[in-house]
Amino acid sequence: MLGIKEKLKEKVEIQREEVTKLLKNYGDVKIGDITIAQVIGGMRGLKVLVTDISYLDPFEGIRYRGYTVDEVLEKLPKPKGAEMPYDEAQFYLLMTGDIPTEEEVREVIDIFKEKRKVPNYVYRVLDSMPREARPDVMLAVAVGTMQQESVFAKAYAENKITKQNAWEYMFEDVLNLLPKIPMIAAYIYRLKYKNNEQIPQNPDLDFGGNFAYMMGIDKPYDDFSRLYFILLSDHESGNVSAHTTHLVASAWADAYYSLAAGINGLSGPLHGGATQEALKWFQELLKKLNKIPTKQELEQFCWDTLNAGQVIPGYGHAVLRNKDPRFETQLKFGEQYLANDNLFKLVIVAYKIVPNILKHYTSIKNPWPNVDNISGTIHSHYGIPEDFFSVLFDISIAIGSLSNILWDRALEYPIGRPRSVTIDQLSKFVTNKI
Ligand code: HAX
Repeated sequence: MLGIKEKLKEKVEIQREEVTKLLKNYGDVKIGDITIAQVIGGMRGLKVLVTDISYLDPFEGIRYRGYTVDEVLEKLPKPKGAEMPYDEAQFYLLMTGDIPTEEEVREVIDIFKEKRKVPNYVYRVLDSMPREARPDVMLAVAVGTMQQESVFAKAYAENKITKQNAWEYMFEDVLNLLPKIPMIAAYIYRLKYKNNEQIPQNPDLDFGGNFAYMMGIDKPYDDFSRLYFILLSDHESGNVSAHTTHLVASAWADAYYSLAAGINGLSGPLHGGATQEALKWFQELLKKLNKIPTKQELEQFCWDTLNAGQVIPGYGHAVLRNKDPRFETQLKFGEQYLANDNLFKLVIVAYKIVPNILKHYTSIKNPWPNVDNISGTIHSHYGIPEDFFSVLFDISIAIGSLSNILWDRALEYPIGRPRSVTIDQLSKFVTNKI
């Protein structure tokens, strides 16, 4: 048996006992109240999901299995000569909760390499899609097309699946699917934007390194890919894409159906699309002034946006109430490699000015730049067009979402099914209270 599976088996037993104990002894303990504002307001702030993969502390930022961004970047094994860790190591951490040894990560790298070959029919489907199709739609189609490969779905059809063993079939699907995602993404990129001049994979390279290689982008883009896929891999399970993947899987859909749904969930401008919006805002500003703005010019541009009734993209967060460590980490990367890029210079100037305006003139709860504020600037520095940004985000979320649904099956979580109320019923709650 694979080392990672053996470790998972041990941990699954322990966590199952813990969940059973909680349900049996403390199932009735209340952990919160629900207000009308939360019901109408997208369930914001309601603690109604459970995951151990990552936790978003409103003040400290994200912790992956308890480790901060800095700890993860320092502790996870790295490829020789690289500054950023293996994405395979992040996968190991999210799946098992442990920082892998060199040997443990080597096993995952080897399995991923063995499983990353994409079936030819997927390329035929992609080739036949209109070139105007959005690249994230193409990725979702490719993942859906491979559903017929699902070991989980096949075992279910053969009546082999039980609540206890379901996770083992899910594990096989996760190992088969995840390594193919960056391969398909790079193929879509070259198909759409590089005249379909494909670059074959490099069998010596890891998940992030091989992705950069197949994209045809030189160093240090390999390290940026590794970093970006780690930073965006998970942000609790309540964001739209993670939540969608989890919900679809809760009805025992396999990993292919579930991830394809999550990819669609990421596409909206308030979620994955915000990277694109933030870049556009900076580009418009630069185009308008044709230089790095003074403080007054930048303030005026902010006012123009706010007075037009729009939000300033790339600032604020629904949960975080402090600086986003994922922004800060990318800022450090930019300071090292993008110092002469005008858009990057603008990101830094805006960092010093925009939060003050938002803080004083809006009711924003967190005026600091979020992760999407800077990612687009770095992607575009490496020549990547805006409509491909969400595919990069999709590769990242695949790591966390697939880890989440593996654990959903391991801990035998049931189908998700919250109740709804009518507006009339809500009004009656109020009348009855008065
Ligand atoms: N510019 C101007 N006003 C803003 C603002 C911004 N960037 N962010 C929030 N506000 C305003 C809100 O519109 C709201 O105004 P009203 O009271 O008049 O309705 C007020 O400040 C309070 O909002 P909030 O409670 O601080 O924030 P929300 O939880 O409602 O929304 C959002 C969080 C991220 C959606 C919001 O900050 C926003 O729209 N930001 C810009 C878009 C963006 O950067 N999105 C990416 C977020 C990161 C992410 O999840 N990526 O996947």
